[in-house]
Amino acid sequence: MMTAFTIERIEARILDIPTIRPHKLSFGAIQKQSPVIVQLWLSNGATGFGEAATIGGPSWNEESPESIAHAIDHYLAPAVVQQKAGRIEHVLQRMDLACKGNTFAKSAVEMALVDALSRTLGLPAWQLLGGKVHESLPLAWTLASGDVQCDLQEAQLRLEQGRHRIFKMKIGARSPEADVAHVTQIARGLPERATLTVDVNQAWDGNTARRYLPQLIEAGVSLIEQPVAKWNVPALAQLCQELRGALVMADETVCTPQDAMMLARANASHVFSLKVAKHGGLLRTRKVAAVAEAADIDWYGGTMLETSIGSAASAHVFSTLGGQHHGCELFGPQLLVDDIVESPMPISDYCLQLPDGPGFGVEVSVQQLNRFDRKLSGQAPIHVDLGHHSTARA
Ligand code: MUC
Ligand code: MG
Repeated sequence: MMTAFTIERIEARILDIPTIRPHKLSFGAIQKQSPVIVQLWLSNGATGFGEAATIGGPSWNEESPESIAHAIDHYLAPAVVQQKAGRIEHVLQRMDLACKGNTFAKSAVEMALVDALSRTLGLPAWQLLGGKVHESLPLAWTLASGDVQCDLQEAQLRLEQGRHRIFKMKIGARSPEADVAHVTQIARGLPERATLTVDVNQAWDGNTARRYLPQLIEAGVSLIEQPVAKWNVPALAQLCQELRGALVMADETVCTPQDAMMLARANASHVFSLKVAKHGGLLRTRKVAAVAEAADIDWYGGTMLETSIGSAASAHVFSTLGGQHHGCELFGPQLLVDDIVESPMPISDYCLQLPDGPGFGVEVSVQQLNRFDRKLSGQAPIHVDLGHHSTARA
């Protein structure tokens, strides 16, 4: 009986995996990802893996690889070891009692638990999460080299390969005029069948967004992600009401189900970007998605640029979601120089083919974990290059 099993042991390790090219966001450039990989053992001997990835250390939000590993080792693991493994909600409650916030850390533990439980049952995780309704999801690629020619080459290659036709551009590091020029050049260089989106990662104030977003829409952008600061719900609501020809998507603003409810009440999003880490786990991702569906808000399968572990786990929960969606961006493994699983999820027909097989359906390579393990490689934790970035925007 599954209910008889308990959680026996939890281990967290930080990896450092270089990216294939610098990835430039509004707050800086990254040259590597430092995911925290969690392994959890059950008393029946089954094991599972989870992951929490941040972007640029604690630049994207408050959590960093080091804080995640610390929270797991010192607070979350002691709160859940010896607890009944099948009582996932109870495990989440124990973690909430032990530790406020720290949703990334909690999500990695819950992920490893769901993987181990699914493997115990010999089932794909999507069966524990409600059953899948999607076999595949359109897969976006992010253009963030900072260079128009390089971005265009990347996009054209991926179109030819049949891998991606949704392209997200990261803007907000340069002046809005430079961003509009960059996006316009890319839009002109790509065929009509490409869908273009932008992610401003909170960089603009309300007036800048009101002034420049219509120009991006005119250039061909159809989905606008987090144009203003996380707290700036009034500006999000106004943009939702005023912009014509594009949808407004919340990312950093929508973390908890309560955030989702607040945004729904304020009519401040057309779309939610869902991310397992910021919601605090797979079950809580489903709660945020339920608010979206009830409020007639669409969803998008977001990423924190996870390896194939976190990406596969996200794919499993996204595969179970009803409601209107805009595909996903689980391209993290492709941005990294190498993977840590035996074989990544397949991509064909511009879509991510959602995995089957026990657990998250990916097999972790211990050799690759050891190769990138920070403790074993002795790398320094430099997370983000602020060098190209100017806080004084024209
Ligand atoms: C974000 O804010 O959405 C997702 C894709 C990417 O390039 O960066 C992330 C983070
Ligand atoms: Mg975003």
